[in-house]
Amino acid sequence: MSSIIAILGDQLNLNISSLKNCDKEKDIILMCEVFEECTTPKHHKKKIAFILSCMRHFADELKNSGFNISYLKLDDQKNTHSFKSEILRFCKKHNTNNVKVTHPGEYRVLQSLNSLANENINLQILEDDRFLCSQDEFKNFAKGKKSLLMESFYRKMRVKYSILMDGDKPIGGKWNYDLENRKPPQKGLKIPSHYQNQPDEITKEVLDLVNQKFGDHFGDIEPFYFAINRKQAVLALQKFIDERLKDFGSYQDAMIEDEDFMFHSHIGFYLNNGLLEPLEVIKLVEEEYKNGKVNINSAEGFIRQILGWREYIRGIYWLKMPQYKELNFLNAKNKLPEFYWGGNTKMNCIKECVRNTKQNSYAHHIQRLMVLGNFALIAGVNPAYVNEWYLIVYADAYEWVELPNVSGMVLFADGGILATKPYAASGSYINKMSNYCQNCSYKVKEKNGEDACPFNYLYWNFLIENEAVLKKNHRMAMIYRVLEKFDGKKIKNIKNDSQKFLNQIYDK
Ligand code: FAD
Ligand code: DLZ
Ligand code: SF4
Repeated sequence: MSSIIAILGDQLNLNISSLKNCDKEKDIILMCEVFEECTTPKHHKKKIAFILSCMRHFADELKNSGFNISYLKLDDQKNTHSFKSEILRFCKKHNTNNVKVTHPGEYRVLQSLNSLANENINLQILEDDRFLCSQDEFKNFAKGKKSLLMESFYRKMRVKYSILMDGDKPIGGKWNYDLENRKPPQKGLKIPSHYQNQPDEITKEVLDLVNQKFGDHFGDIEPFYFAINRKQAVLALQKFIDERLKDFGSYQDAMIEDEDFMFHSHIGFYLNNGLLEPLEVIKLVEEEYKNGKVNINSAEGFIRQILGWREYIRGIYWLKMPQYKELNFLNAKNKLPEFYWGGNTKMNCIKECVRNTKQNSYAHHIQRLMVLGNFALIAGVNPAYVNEWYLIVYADAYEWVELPNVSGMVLFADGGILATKPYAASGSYINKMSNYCQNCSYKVKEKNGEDACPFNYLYWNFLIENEAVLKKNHRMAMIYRVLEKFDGKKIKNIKNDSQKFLNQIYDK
Protein backbone atom coordinates (compact mmCIF):
# COMPACT_ATOMS: atom_id res chain seq x y z
CA MET A 1 0.00 0.00 0.00
CA SER A 2 1.19 3.49 -0.72
CA SER A 3 1.94 6.04 2.03
CA ILE A 4 1.22 9.73 2.28
CA ILE A 5 4.42 11.53 3.30
CA ALA A 6 3.54 14.94 4.73
CA ILE A 7 6.28 17.57 4.52
CA LEU A 8 5.67 20.64 6.67
CA GLY A 9 6.77 24.17 5.80
CA ASP A 10 9.88 23.97 8.01
CA GLN A 11 11.06 20.57 6.73
CA LEU A 12 12.41 21.61 3.33
CA ASN A 13 15.39 19.28 3.08
CA LEU A 14 16.01 16.36 0.71
CA ASN A 15 17.66 14.43 3.57
CA ILE A 16 14.62 14.81 5.88
CA SER A 17 13.83 11.56 7.72
CA SER A 18 10.32 11.23 6.19
CA LEU A 19 11.83 10.99 2.68
CA LYS A 20 14.26 8.22 3.57
CA ASN A 21 12.96 4.89 2.24
CA CYS A 22 10.35 6.71 0.17
CA ASP A 23 9.01 4.55 -2.65
CA LYS A 24 9.06 7.01 -5.57
CA GLU A 25 6.68 4.79 -7.56
CA LYS A 26 3.99 4.47 -4.92
CA ASP A 27 4.29 7.07 -2.16
CA ILE A 28 2.69 10.51 -2.41
CA ILE A 29 4.43 13.54 -0.96
CA LEU A 30 1.92 16.03 0.41
CA MET A 31 2.77 19.68 0.94
CA CYS A 32 0.07 22.22 1.70
CA GLU A 33 -0.22 25.93 2.20
CA VAL A 34 -2.90 26.26 4.87
CA PHE A 35 -4.68 29.20 6.50
CA GLU A 36 -4.44 27.54 9.91
CA GLU A 37 -0.64 27.83 9.90
CA CYS A 38 -0.58 31.37 8.48
CA THR A 39 -3.01 32.68 11.08
CA THR A 40 -2.07 30.73 14.25
CA PRO A 41 -0.99 33.35 15.17
CA LYS A 42 -1.29 36.02 12.44
CA HIS A 43 2.31 35.87 11.18
CA HIS A 44 4.31 38.80 9.73
CA LYS A 45 3.60 39.20 5.99
CA LYS A 46 7.26 38.75 5.06
CA LYS A 47 7.48 35.57 7.14
CA ILE A 48 4.48 34.00 5.38
CA ALA A 49 5.83 35.02 1.97
CA PHE A 50 9.23 33.52 2.84
CA ILE A 51 7.76 30.21 4.02
CA LEU A 52 5.38 29.82 1.08
CA SER A 53 7.98 30.78 -1.53
CA CYS A 54 10.49 28.31 -0.06
CA MET A 55 7.80 25.61 0.00
CA ARG A 56 6.96 26.17 -3.69
CA HIS A 57 10.63 26.10 -4.70
CA PHE A 58 11.22 22.94 -2.67
CA ALA A 59 8.18 21.25 -4.25
CA ASP A 60 9.71 21.92 -7.68
CA GLU A 61 12.98 20.42 -6.49
CA LEU A 62 11.17 17.28 -5.30
CA LYS A 63 9.34 17.00 -8.60
CA ASN A 64 12.60 17.35 -10.54
CA SER A 65 14.11 14.62 -8.36
CA GLY A 66 11.37 12.20 -9.40
CA PHE A 67 9.11 12.30 -6.35
CA ASN A 68 5.36 12.05 -6.77
CA ILE A 69 4.30 15.36 -5.26
CA SER A 70 0.88 16.83 -4.50
CA TYR A 71 1.16 20.51 -3.66
CA LEU A 72 -1.81 22.49 -2.38
CA LYS A 73 -1.70 26.24 -2.90
CA LEU A 74 -3.47 28.62 -0.56
CA ASP A 75 -6.01 29.58 -3.20
CA ASP A 76 -6.69 26.03 -4.38
CA GLN A 77 -10.48 25.50 -4.39
CA LYS A 78 -10.29 22.09 -2.69
CA ASN A 79 -7.92 23.20 0.10
CA THR A 80 -9.47 22.57 3.54
CA HIS A 81 -6.74 24.64 5.25
CA SER A 82 -5.41 22.47 8.06
CA PHE A 83 -2.70 19.78 8.10
CA LYS A 84 -5.07 17.25 9.63
CA SER A 85 -7.98 17.73 7.24
CA GLU A 86 -5.66 17.72 4.20
CA ILE A 87 -3.94 14.52 5.30
CA LEU A 88 -7.35 12.86 5.79
CA ARG A 89 -8.55 14.08 2.39
CA PHE A 90 -5.45 12.69 0.66
CA CYS A 91 -5.66 9.35 2.50
CA LYS A 92 -9.20 8.97 1.20
CA LYS A 93 -8.26 10.09 -2.31
CA HIS A 94 -5.38 7.58 -2.53
CA ASN A 95 -7.14 4.85 -0.61
CA THR A 96 -4.50 4.47 2.08
CA ASN A 97 -4.29 4.94 5.85
CA ASN A 98 -0.50 4.99 6.07
CA VAL A 99 0.97 8.41 6.87
CA LYS A 100 4.58 9.37 7.56
CA VAL A 101 5.82 12.68 8.86
CA THR A 102 9.02 13.97 10.43
CA HIS A 103 8.46 15.17 14.02
CA PRO A 104 6.97 18.69 13.85
CA GLY A 105 8.51 21.69 15.59
CA GLU A 106 5.44 22.65 17.55
CA TYR A 107 3.53 20.88 20.30
CA ARG A 108 0.18 22.10 18.89
CA VAL A 109 0.94 20.47 15.52
CA LEU A 110 2.16 17.26 17.18
CA GLN A 111 -1.10 16.99 19.12
CA SER A 112 -3.17 17.56 16.00
CA LEU A 113 -1.18 14.93 14.06
CA ASN A 114 -1.44 12.44 16.93
CA SER A 115 -5.20 12.83 16.89
CA LEU A 116 -5.19 11.22 13.41
CA ALA A 117 -5.07 7.88 15.28
CA ASN A 118 -8.73 8.48 16.17
CA GLU A 119 -9.51 8.50 12.44
CA ASN A 120 -8.02 5.06 11.92
CA ILE A 121 -4.81 6.44 10.43
CA ASN A 122 -1.60 4.54 10.87
CA LEU A 123 0.73 7.48 11.60
CA GLN A 124 4.50 7.15 11.78
CA ILE A 125 6.27 10.14 13.35
CA LEU A 126 9.96 9.98 12.55
CA GLU A 127 12.81 11.55 14.52
CA ASP A 128 13.88 14.94 13.15
CA ASP A 129 17.54 14.01 12.70
CA ARG A 130 18.47 17.46 11.39
CA PHE A 131 19.02 18.22 15.07
CA LEU A 132 22.32 17.18 16.60
CA CYS A 133 20.86 16.08 19.93
CA SER A 134 17.81 13.83 19.97
CA GLN A 135 14.96 14.34 22.44
CA ASP A 136 15.97 11.13 24.27
CA GLU A 137 19.60 12.19 24.49
CA PHE A 138 18.55 15.53 26.02
CA LYS A 139 16.28 13.74 28.49
CA ASN A 140 19.28 11.67 29.58
CA PHE A 141 21.39 14.80 29.95
CA ALA A 142 18.67 16.39 32.11
CA LYS A 143 18.02 13.32 34.28
CA GLY A 144 18.57 14.02 37.98
CA LYS A 145 19.91 17.54 37.40
CA LYS A 146 18.56 20.50 39.39
CA SER A 147 19.77 23.08 36.91
CA LEU A 148 20.37 22.46 33.23
CA LEU A 149 23.40 24.57 32.43
CA MET A 150 23.86 25.33 28.72
CA GLU A 151 27.62 25.38 29.17
CA SER A 152 27.84 21.76 30.35
CA PHE A 153 25.49 20.62 27.57
CA TYR A 154 27.60 22.52 25.01
CA ARG A 155 30.83 20.87 26.16
CA LYS A 156 29.23 17.45 25.75
CA MET A 157 28.21 18.39 22.20
CA ARG A 158 31.72 19.62 21.36
CA VAL A 159 33.13 16.27 22.44
CA LYS A 160 30.37 14.25 20.73
CA TYR A 161 31.00 15.86 17.34
CA SER A 162 34.71 16.51 17.95
CA ILE A 163 34.35 20.19 17.05
CA LEU A 164 37.21 22.60 17.91
CA MET A 165 38.85 19.81 19.91
CA ASP A 166 42.47 18.89 20.38
CA GLY A 167 42.10 15.29 21.54
CA ASP A 168 39.91 15.53 24.64
CA LYS A 169 40.83 19.20 25.28
CA PRO A 170 39.23 22.29 23.73
CA ILE A 171 41.38 23.93 21.05
CA GLY A 172 43.14 26.98 22.47
CA GLY A 173 42.75 25.69 26.03
CA LYS A 174 39.38 27.32 26.76
CA TRP A 175 35.84 26.10 26.06
CA ASN A 176 34.30 29.55 25.87
CA TYR A 177 35.64 32.92 24.64
CA ASP A 178 32.62 35.02 25.59
CA LEU A 179 34.64 37.52 27.61
CA GLU A 180 36.35 38.60 24.38
CA ASN A 181 33.01 39.04 22.63
CA ARG A 182 31.66 42.20 24.22
CA LYS A 183 33.12 45.07 22.24
CA PRO A 184 30.89 48.14 22.08
CA PRO A 185 30.29 49.64 18.62
CA GLN A 186 33.02 51.89 17.31
CA LYS A 187 32.80 54.96 15.10
CA GLY A 188 33.56 54.21 11.47
CA LEU A 189 32.99 50.48 11.80
CA LYS A 190 32.60 49.03 8.27
CA ILE A 191 29.82 46.47 8.13
CA PRO A 192 29.51 44.52 4.86
CA SER A 193 26.09 44.49 3.21
CA HIS A 194 23.83 41.51 3.84
CA TYR A 195 22.81 38.87 1.26
CA GLN A 196 20.10 40.17 -1.06
CA ASN A 197 18.26 38.19 -3.67
CA GLN A 198 15.84 39.49 -6.32
CA PRO A 199 12.38 37.85 -6.25
CA ASP A 200 11.77 35.44 -9.17
CA GLU A 201 8.35 34.74 -10.76
CA ILE A 202 7.36 32.22 -8.07
CA THR A 203 8.19 34.66 -5.28
CA LYS A 204 6.41 37.53 -7.04
CA GLU A 205 3.25 35.43 -7.27
CA VAL A 206 3.53 34.61 -3.54
CA LEU A 207 4.07 38.27 -2.63
CA ASP A 208 0.81 39.18 -4.44
CA LEU A 209 -1.05 36.33 -2.78
CA VAL A 210 0.14 37.29 0.71
CA ASN A 211 -0.74 40.93 0.14
CA GLN A 212 -4.18 39.88 -0.99
CA LYS A 213 -4.95 37.36 1.77
CA PHE A 214 -3.06 38.75 4.74
CA GLY A 215 -3.04 42.50 4.12
CA ASP A 216 -4.07 43.17 7.73
CA HIS A 217 -1.11 41.23 9.21
CA PHE A 218 1.83 43.07 10.80
CA GLY A 219 4.96 43.90 8.82
CA ASP A 220 6.33 45.11 5.50
CA ILE A 221 6.40 42.57 2.71
CA GLU A 222 8.84 44.48 0.51
CA PRO A 223 11.68 44.73 -0.11
CA PHE A 224 11.84 40.94 -0.21
CA TYR A 225 15.44 39.76 -0.44
CA PHE A 226 15.56 36.39 1.39
CA ALA A 227 17.11 33.29 -0.15
CA ILE A 228 14.26 30.95 -1.10
CA ASN A 229 16.02 27.73 -2.09
CA ARG A 230 19.02 25.72 -0.93
CA LYS A 231 21.38 27.09 -3.56
CA GLN A 232 20.71 30.67 -2.51
CA ALA A 233 20.83 29.83 1.22
CA VAL A 234 24.31 28.35 0.68
CA LEU A 235 25.34 31.62 -1.04
CA ALA A 236 23.99 33.63 1.90
CA LEU A 237 25.97 31.44 4.30
CA GLN A 238 29.14 31.75 2.23
CA LYS A 239 28.80 35.54 2.11
CA PHE A 240 28.59 35.60 5.90
CA ILE A 241 31.62 33.35 6.27
CA ASP A 242 33.70 35.35 3.79
CA GLU A 243 32.77 38.85 4.96
CA ARG A 244 31.37 38.97 8.49
CA LEU A 245 32.41 35.92 10.50
CA LYS A 246 35.79 37.40 11.43
CA ASP A 247 34.08 40.24 13.34
CA PHE A 248 31.08 38.22 14.58
CA GLY A 249 32.65 37.44 17.95
CA SER A 250 33.97 40.85 18.92
CA TYR A 251 30.80 42.78 18.00
CA GLN A 252 28.24 40.09 18.86
CA ASP A 253 26.49 42.29 21.43
CA ALA A 254 26.87 45.66 19.69
CA MET A 255 23.98 47.69 18.23
CA ILE A 256 24.15 50.63 15.82
CA GLU A 257 21.29 52.78 14.57
CA ASP A 258 20.26 51.81 10.99
CA GLU A 259 22.61 48.81 11.00
CA ASP A 260 19.97 46.12 11.06
CA PHE A 261 22.19 43.07 10.64
CA MET A 262 25.57 44.03 12.17
CA PHE A 263 28.02 41.12 11.90
CA HIS A 264 25.33 38.50 12.45
CA SER A 265 24.79 35.70 9.96
CA HIS A 266 21.02 35.96 9.33
CA ILE A 267 20.90 32.26 8.54
CA GLY A 268 18.44 31.33 11.30
CA PHE A 269 15.63 31.45 8.70
CA TYR A 270 17.36 28.82 6.59
CA LEU A 271 18.53 26.59 9.44
CA ASN A 272 15.03 26.48 10.85
CA ASN A 273 13.17 25.71 7.62
CA GLY A 274 15.64 23.08 6.40
CA LEU A 275 17.51 24.87 3.61
CA LEU A 276 20.72 24.66 5.67
CA GLU A 277 21.85 21.94 8.05
CA PRO A 278 23.48 22.83 11.39
CA LEU A 279 26.44 20.46 11.09
CA GLU A 280 27.44 21.72 7.62
CA VAL A 281 27.47 25.30 8.98
CA ILE A 282 29.50 24.33 12.05
CA LYS A 283 32.05 22.40 9.98
CA LEU A 284 32.52 25.26 7.51
CA VAL A 285 33.17 27.69 10.37
CA GLU A 286 35.56 25.27 12.08
CA GLU A 287 37.43 24.95 8.76
CA GLU A 288 37.80 28.74 8.53
CA TYR A 289 39.44 28.74 11.95
CA LYS A 290 41.72 25.82 11.08
CA ASN A 291 42.77 27.61 7.87
CA GLY A 292 43.72 30.68 9.91
CA LYS A 293 41.04 32.90 8.35
CA VAL A 294 39.19 33.77 11.58
CA ASN A 295 40.14 34.00 15.25
CA ILE A 296 39.06 31.49 17.84
CA ASN A 297 36.74 33.99 19.59
CA SER A 298 34.63 34.37 16.44
CA ALA A 299 34.68 30.70 15.45
CA GLU A 300 33.96 29.38 18.94
CA GLY A 301 31.40 32.14 19.65
CA PHE A 302 29.49 31.34 16.47
CA ILE A 303 29.69 27.55 16.82
CA ARG A 304 28.43 27.82 20.43
CA GLN A 305 25.24 29.50 19.16
CA ILE A 306 24.40 26.57 16.90
CA LEU A 307 25.93 23.52 18.59
CA GLY A 308 25.15 24.84 22.07
CA TRP A 309 22.27 27.28 22.34
CA ARG A 310 20.13 26.11 19.42
CA GLU A 311 20.20 22.43 20.44
CA TYR A 312 19.83 23.21 24.15
CA ILE A 313 16.80 25.44 23.56
CA ARG A 314 15.11 22.72 21.53
CA GLY A 315 15.93 20.14 24.20
CA ILE A 316 14.27 22.29 26.87
CA TYR A 317 11.16 22.81 24.71
CA TRP A 318 10.41 19.13 24.23
CA LEU A 319 11.47 18.21 27.77
CA LYS A 320 9.13 20.72 29.39
CA MET A 321 6.13 21.05 27.07
CA PRO A 322 3.19 21.44 27.41
CA GLN A 323 3.54 22.91 30.95
CA TYR A 324 6.33 25.29 29.87
CA LYS A 325 3.96 27.49 27.89
CA GLU A 326 1.81 28.18 30.97
CA LEU A 327 4.65 29.30 33.26
CA ASN A 328 4.57 32.83 34.70
CA PHE A 329 6.98 32.69 37.65
CA LEU A 330 6.96 36.47 38.21
CA ASN A 331 3.18 36.68 37.82
CA ALA A 332 3.55 39.42 35.18
CA LYS A 333 0.18 40.83 34.19
CA ASN A 334 0.57 43.77 31.81
CA LYS A 335 -0.49 43.87 28.15
CA LEU A 336 2.02 44.31 25.33
CA PRO A 337 2.38 48.06 24.66
CA GLU A 338 1.09 49.29 21.29
CA PHE A 339 4.54 50.46 20.22
CA TYR A 340 5.62 46.82 19.70
CA TRP A 341 3.31 46.96 16.67
CA GLY A 342 4.96 50.11 15.33
CA GLY A 343 3.00 52.57 17.48
CA ASN A 344 4.58 55.76 18.67
CA THR A 345 7.29 55.85 21.33
CA LYS A 346 9.99 58.35 22.23
CA MET A 347 12.36 55.53 23.27
CA ASN A 348 14.80 55.45 20.37
CA CYS A 349 16.16 51.98 21.14
CA ILE A 350 12.68 50.42 21.03
CA LYS A 351 11.74 52.44 17.94
CA GLU A 352 14.85 51.18 16.10
CA CYS A 353 14.40 47.53 17.05
CA VAL A 354 10.68 47.56 16.15
CA ARG A 355 11.51 49.24 12.84
CA ASN A 356 14.01 46.49 12.02
CA THR A 357 11.46 43.85 13.03
CA LYS A 358 8.70 45.40 10.92
CA GLN A 359 10.86 45.97 7.84
CA ASN A 360 12.90 42.79 7.83
CA SER A 361 11.00 40.25 9.97
CA TYR A 362 14.38 40.14 11.74
CA ALA A 363 16.22 41.66 14.68
CA HIS A 364 19.57 40.44 15.89
CA HIS A 365 19.98 38.63 19.19
CA ILE A 366 20.90 41.53 21.40
CA GLN A 367 18.02 43.65 20.07
CA ARG A 368 15.63 40.77 20.84
CA LEU A 369 17.16 40.16 24.27
CA MET A 370 18.40 43.42 25.75
CA VAL A 371 16.04 45.97 24.20
CA LEU A 372 12.68 44.44 23.25
CA GLY A 373 12.83 41.54 25.70
CA ASN A 374 14.36 43.52 28.55
CA PHE A 375 11.65 46.17 28.27
CA ALA A 376 8.86 43.53 28.35
CA LEU A 377 10.50 41.99 31.44
CA ILE A 378 10.92 45.18 33.46
CA ALA A 379 7.50 46.52 32.40
CA GLY A 380 5.89 43.30 33.70
CA VAL A 381 4.30 42.14 30.44
CA ASN A 382 2.45 38.83 30.64
CA PRO A 383 4.48 36.02 28.95
CA ALA A 384 1.53 34.92 26.78
CA TYR A 385 1.45 38.30 24.99
CA VAL A 386 5.22 38.47 24.62
CA ASN A 387 5.44 34.94 23.23
CA GLU A 388 2.69 35.58 20.73
CA TRP A 389 4.45 38.71 19.49
CA TYR A 390 7.84 37.01 19.02
CA LEU A 391 6.23 34.06 17.22
CA ILE A 392 4.43 36.42 14.85
CA VAL A 393 7.15 38.86 13.95
CA TYR A 394 10.35 36.90 13.18
CA ALA A 395 10.78 34.87 10.00
CA ASP A 396 12.94 32.37 11.93
CA ALA A 397 10.33 31.89 14.69
CA TYR A 398 8.83 28.46 15.34
CA GLU A 399 7.57 27.63 18.78
CA TRP A 400 10.33 25.13 19.67
CA VAL A 401 12.92 27.92 19.51
CA GLU A 402 10.85 31.03 20.23
CA LEU A 403 9.16 29.89 23.48
CA PRO A 404 12.21 28.92 25.60
CA ASN A 405 14.06 32.04 24.42
CA VAL A 406 11.18 34.29 25.45
CA SER A 407 9.78 32.59 28.56
CA GLY A 408 13.14 31.26 29.74
CA MET A 409 15.91 33.55 28.60
CA VAL A 410 14.07 36.87 28.55
CA LEU A 411 11.15 36.79 30.99
CA PHE A 412 12.40 34.36 33.67
CA ALA A 413 8.85 32.98 33.47
CA ASP A 414 10.22 29.46 34.03
CA GLY A 415 11.73 30.50 37.37
CA GLY A 416 15.27 29.59 36.34
CA ILE A 417 15.12 26.37 34.31
CA LEU A 418 17.01 28.03 31.45
CA ALA A 419 18.72 31.12 32.87
CA THR A 420 20.17 31.42 36.36
CA LYS A 421 18.85 34.98 36.76
CA PRO A 422 16.73 37.50 34.84
CA TYR A 423 18.58 39.44 32.12
CA ALA A 424 17.14 42.75 33.43
CA ALA A 425 19.21 45.85 32.67
CA SER A 426 18.94 49.62 32.97
CA GLY A 427 19.60 52.17 30.20
CA SER A 428 23.33 52.19 30.90
CA TYR A 429 23.73 48.71 29.31
CA ILE A 430 21.99 49.91 26.12
CA ASN A 431 24.08 53.07 26.16
CA LYS A 432 27.31 51.08 26.49
CA MET A 433 26.48 48.63 23.71
CA SER A 434 24.79 50.97 21.20
CA ASN A 435 24.57 54.51 19.89
CA TYR A 436 20.78 54.63 20.30
CA CYS A 437 20.85 56.96 23.31
CA GLN A 438 22.57 59.75 21.32
CA ASN A 439 19.36 60.33 19.32
CA CYS A 440 16.84 59.69 22.04
CA SER A 441 14.39 62.18 23.58
CA TYR A 442 15.16 60.66 26.97
CA LYS A 443 18.41 61.17 28.86
CA VAL A 444 20.16 57.94 29.71
CA LYS A 445 22.21 59.50 32.51
CA GLU A 446 19.09 60.73 34.34
CA LYS A 447 17.59 58.28 36.79
CA ASN A 448 14.29 59.99 37.63
CA GLY A 449 11.93 62.64 36.33
CA GLU A 450 10.21 63.51 33.03
CA ASP A 451 13.36 63.29 30.90
CA ALA A 452 14.95 60.25 32.53
CA CYS A 453 15.43 57.08 30.50
CA PRO A 454 12.44 54.80 31.35
CA PHE A 455 14.73 51.76 31.45
CA ASN A 456 16.44 53.31 34.50
CA TYR A 457 13.49 53.59 36.87
CA LEU A 458 11.63 50.57 35.43
CA TYR A 459 14.71 48.43 36.15
CA TRP A 460 14.72 49.29 39.86
CA ASN A 461 10.94 49.13 40.01
CA PHE A 462 11.15 45.57 38.62
CA LEU A 463 13.61 44.61 41.37
CA ILE A 464 11.41 46.21 44.04
CA GLU A 465 8.23 44.56 42.79
CA ASN A 466 9.81 41.12 42.56
CA GLU A 467 11.93 41.31 45.71
CA ALA A 468 10.07 38.48 47.46
CA VAL A 469 11.02 35.94 44.79
CA LEU A 470 14.27 37.33 43.36
CA LYS A 471 16.14 38.28 46.52
CA LYS A 472 16.57 34.58 47.33
CA ASN A 473 18.52 34.09 44.09
CA HIS A 474 22.21 34.16 45.06
CA ARG A 475 23.15 35.73 41.69
CA MET A 476 20.91 38.70 42.57
CA ALA A 477 22.34 39.21 46.06
CA MET A 478 24.76 41.97 45.06
CA ILE A 479 22.14 44.09 43.28
CA TYR A 480 19.70 43.75 46.20
CA ARG A 481 22.46 44.97 48.54
CA VAL A 482 22.65 48.12 46.36
CA LEU A 483 18.85 48.51 46.51
CA GLU A 484 18.93 48.22 50.32
CA LYS A 485 20.99 51.42 50.41
CA PHE A 486 18.32 53.48 48.56
CA ASP A 487 16.49 55.89 50.88
CA GLY A 488 12.69 56.18 51.06
CA LYS A 489 12.58 59.22 48.78
CA LYS A 490 14.51 57.46 46.03
CA ILE A 491 12.29 54.39 46.22
CA LYS A 492 9.22 56.63 46.09
CA ASN A 493 10.51 58.43 42.98
CA ILE A 494 11.23 55.12 41.24
CA LYS A 495 7.75 53.83 41.99
CA ASN A 496 6.04 57.10 41.00
CA ASP A 497 7.96 57.51 37.74
CA SER A 498 7.32 53.89 36.82
CA GLN A 499 3.60 54.12 37.55
CA LYS A 500 3.32 57.38 35.62
CA PHE A 501 5.15 55.96 32.61
CA LEU A 502 3.16 52.71 32.59
CA ASN A 503 -0.11 54.68 32.90
CA GLN A 504 1.00 56.74 29.91
CA ILE A 505 1.85 53.79 27.67
CA TYR A 506 -1.33 51.96 28.62
CA ASP A 507 -3.39 55.14 28.16
CA LYS A 508 -4.79 54.94 31.69
P1 FAD B 1 23.41 34.78 14.61
O1 FAD B 1 23.55 35.76 15.71
O2 FAD B 1 24.28 34.93 13.44
O3 FAD B 1 23.64 33.32 15.27
C1 FAD B 1 23.82 32.16 14.45
C2 FAD B 1 22.78 31.12 14.72
O4 FAD B 1 22.89 30.63 16.05
C3 FAD B 1 21.35 31.58 14.59
O5 FAD B 1 20.93 31.63 13.25
C4 FAD B 1 20.62 30.51 15.39
O6 FAD B 1 20.36 29.37 14.61
C5 FAD B 1 21.62 30.15 16.48
N1 FAD B 1 21.27 30.80 17.74
C6 FAD B 1 21.87 31.87 18.31
N2 FAD B 1 21.31 32.14 19.50
C7 FAD B 1 20.33 31.24 19.67
C8 FAD B 1 19.38 31.03 20.71
N3 FAD B 1 19.33 31.77 21.80
N4 FAD B 1 18.47 30.05 20.52
C9 FAD B 1 18.49 29.28 19.42
N5 FAD B 1 19.37 29.43 18.41
C10 FAD B 1 20.28 30.40 18.56
N6 FAD B 1 16.09 32.18 17.25
C11 FAD B 1 15.36 31.55 16.33
O7 FAD B 1 15.91 30.84 15.49
N7 FAD B 1 14.01 31.69 16.28
C12 FAD B 1 13.34 32.47 17.18
O8 FAD B 1 12.12 32.57 17.13
C13 FAD B 1 14.09 33.15 18.17
N8 FAD B 1 13.49 33.95 19.07
C14 FAD B 1 14.24 34.59 20.01
C15 FAD B 1 13.60 35.38 20.95
C16 FAD B 1 14.33 36.03 21.92
C17 FAD B 1 13.63 36.84 22.94
C18 FAD B 1 15.73 35.88 21.96
C19 FAD B 1 16.52 36.56 23.01
C20 FAD B 1 16.37 35.11 21.03
C21 FAD B 1 15.65 34.44 20.05
N9 FAD B 1 16.27 33.64 19.09
C22 FAD B 1 15.51 32.98 18.17
C23 FAD B 1 17.71 33.41 19.13
C24 FAD B 1 18.53 34.40 18.29
O9 FAD B 1 18.23 35.71 18.66
C25 FAD B 1 18.29 34.20 16.80
O10 FAD B 1 18.55 32.85 16.47
C26 FAD B 1 19.18 35.08 15.95
O11 FAD B 1 18.97 36.42 16.28
C27 FAD B 1 18.93 34.84 14.48
O12 FAD B 1 19.71 35.69 13.72
P2 FAD B 1 21.03 35.23 12.99
O13 FAD B 1 20.72 34.07 12.13
O14 FAD B 1 21.62 36.44 12.38
O15 FAD B 1 21.88 34.69 14.21
C1 DLZ C 1 4.77 28.98 9.82
C2 DLZ C 1 4.07 28.32 8.67
C3 DLZ C 1 3.22 29.08 7.86
C4 DLZ C 1 3.06 30.55 8.04
N1 DLZ C 1 2.54 28.51 6.86
C5 DLZ C 1 2.68 27.18 6.62
C6 DLZ C 1 1.93 26.55 5.59
O1 DLZ C 1 1.11 27.13 4.92
N2 DLZ C 1 2.16 25.22 5.38
C7 DLZ C 1 3.04 24.51 6.11
O2 DLZ C 1 3.24 23.32 5.85
N3 DLZ C 1 3.72 25.09 7.12
C8 DLZ C 1 3.56 26.40 7.39
N4 DLZ C 1 4.24 26.99 8.41
C9 DLZ C 1 5.13 26.15 9.23
C10 DLZ C 1 4.35 25.33 10.25
O3 DLZ C 1 3.60 26.19 11.08
C11 DLZ C 1 5.35 24.52 11.03
O4 DLZ C 1 5.64 23.37 10.30
C12 DLZ C 1 4.87 24.14 12.39
O5 DLZ C 1 4.82 25.30 13.17
C13 DLZ C 1 5.77 23.13 13.05
O6 DLZ C 1 7.04 23.68 13.28
FE1 SF4 D 1 16.66 53.59 25.11
FE2 SF4 D 1 16.91 54.98 27.37
FE3 SF4 D 1 18.84 55.05 25.56
FE4 SF4 D 1 16.51 56.24 25.06
S1 SF4 D 1 17.97 56.79 26.64
S2 SF4 D 1 17.70 54.95 23.64
S3 SF4 D 1 15.09 54.86 26.07
S4 SF4 D 1 18.17 53.28 26.70
